[in-house]
Amino acid sequence: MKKLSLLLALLMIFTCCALASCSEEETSSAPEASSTAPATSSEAPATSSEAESSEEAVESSEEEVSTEPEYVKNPDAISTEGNNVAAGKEYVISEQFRMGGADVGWGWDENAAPSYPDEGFELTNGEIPANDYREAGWMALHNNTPAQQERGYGYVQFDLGQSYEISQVIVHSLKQTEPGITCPYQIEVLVSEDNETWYSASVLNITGELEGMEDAAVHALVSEMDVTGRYVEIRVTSYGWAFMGEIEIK
Ligand SMILES: [Ca+2]
Ligand SMILES: [Ca+2]
Repeated sequence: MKKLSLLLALLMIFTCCALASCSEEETSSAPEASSTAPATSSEAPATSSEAESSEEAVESSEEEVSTEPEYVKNPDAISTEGNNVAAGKEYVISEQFRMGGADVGWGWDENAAPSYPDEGFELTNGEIPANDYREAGWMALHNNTPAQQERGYGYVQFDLGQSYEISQVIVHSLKQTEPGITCPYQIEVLVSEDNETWYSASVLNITGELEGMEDAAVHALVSEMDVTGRYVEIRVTSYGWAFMGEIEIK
């Protein structure tokens, strides 16, 4: 019996060893399988680099065929110093250039562009459009509208909701000579506490500087003052177009 149990024990040990070596083979075969993974993954970068290069090819071909002029947003054009009490506020604008110009008595529409009108918040949404007049974020007053010709200026009126001490009014305006757009040559700021009695707080004359100002660029036209008021009217006088993208009151 002892011999038989010893034999059985030896048999079990042998079987265990055989199984172990078999599983070792399986385990050792695993690195072989996984060793194909790097090969596959080494193909992956090749594929992605192919994709990148094809993307580049698409981009470069887009650049080649693009006829659009280069223009950029002007994040630096908006001042971040001080509290802009006009931010997000509603406003009233004088008659402006709209699609067709029918509402201001013009009889033509072929030169109108959908980007010129104001969506009702473009002057206080905190965004400066890019330096191209086709950007939708611009609104435009034009001094050829009959009422503006008679009055001599276009205007933007704010009700700030309460009285504020005001030291600056900043008009962000576009100069782009080729389509005939210059910055306004005069900006007058009027202030009122009751929306009845108004007084002039500042007159900014830019006439002599217009020619030397950078072209195809957005300019921050700053009027300085030291006043208090709830209502603010900004009168804009231009040779033609007055493109405005944002107004700050501080
Ligand atoms: Ca804006
Ligand atoms: Ca617009």
